[in-house]
Amino acid sequence: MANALPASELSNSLTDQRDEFYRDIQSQNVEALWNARSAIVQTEPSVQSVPFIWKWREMRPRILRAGDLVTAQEAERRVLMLINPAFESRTLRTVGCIYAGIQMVLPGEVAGSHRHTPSAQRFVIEGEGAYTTVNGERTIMSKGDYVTTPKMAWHDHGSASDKPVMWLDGLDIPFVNILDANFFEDFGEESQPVTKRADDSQYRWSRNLRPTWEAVDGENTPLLNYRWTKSRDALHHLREDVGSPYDGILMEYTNPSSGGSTIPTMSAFLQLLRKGEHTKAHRHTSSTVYHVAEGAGYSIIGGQHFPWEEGDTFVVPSWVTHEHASEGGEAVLFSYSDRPVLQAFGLLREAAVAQQ
Ligand code: GTQ
Repeated sequence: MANALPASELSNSLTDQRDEFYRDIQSQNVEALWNARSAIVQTEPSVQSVPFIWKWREMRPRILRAGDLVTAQEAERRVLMLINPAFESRTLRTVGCIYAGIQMVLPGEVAGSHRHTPSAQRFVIEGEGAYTTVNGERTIMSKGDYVTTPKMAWHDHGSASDKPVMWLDGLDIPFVNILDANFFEDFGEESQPVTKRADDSQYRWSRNLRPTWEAVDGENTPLLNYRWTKSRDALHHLREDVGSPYDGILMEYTNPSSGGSTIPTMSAFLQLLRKGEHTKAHRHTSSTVYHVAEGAGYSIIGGQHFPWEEGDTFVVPSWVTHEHASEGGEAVLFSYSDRPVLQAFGLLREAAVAQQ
């Protein structure tokens, strides 16, 4: 018919009408779901974080250099944050929704007292004789100690050592930020008063005896310092066990009042890879920060080979296949992950993967 539009113009006009419609709804802060399907309909998570390793031989001189340039007092916390290459630094994302940083205190320094809703945990990389005070209890931190700081606990760090003391900080800051639940307060003075005897919580919570008159906080561990010598000793005692095919002798730091994770949003682990051990490949939806406490070896993460040695920190993102191997003897890995969050909401998935 003479007045009918050719097919191409018909479809053009529909395209034009659709485009106009999309612009119109955009002006109302509305988007069409069918145009965003790829972001929603996923057969598997499209994980942003990438596997990465921060070598201690690169990090150590840089944190020492930071010590020449900035005092702990000026910085409040002298920390070099480990940022996943997939993210901007201000996201504070090391892997998934968790954060890691390398902190140093120099002899005589104090990192002032504050508190915040993100929870923290620390693993001492080098040195001894630094201390942290958490809600009135002071503990001396030595290499390999695992030290916890629950959310909203006042904490300050200092050092009576004659050498730098460095540790890995593990916090849930990105997760708390995504939930818009980050609160922070300054104590107002450099150091909070020490109101408890040294290592008070060791006596209350690490002897398999519970003070019956105390209310139990099932959420945060009441134990401040999980000492390296004791943790390492437990791993070594169990070395003849079969362990996990994927992780070797992997033990979880627990909250002695609940048996659960030390921090509600994060679990921490210590893991022995025996001489010649090469674990089976698997993957899971928890994201993990690993730190090499002792020995050397390598991990294959998403098909990439990452050799590691003492002091290195590396990450395994969600759903990325990984396997670990010791080399030249035994190795001990410290790690922490967001596993409790995934578990709490039924989102934890684990799968074995045929060896690559
Ligand atoms: O030691 O209080 O790495 O508040 C980041 C934020 C450490 C700390 C970090 C913190 C701390």
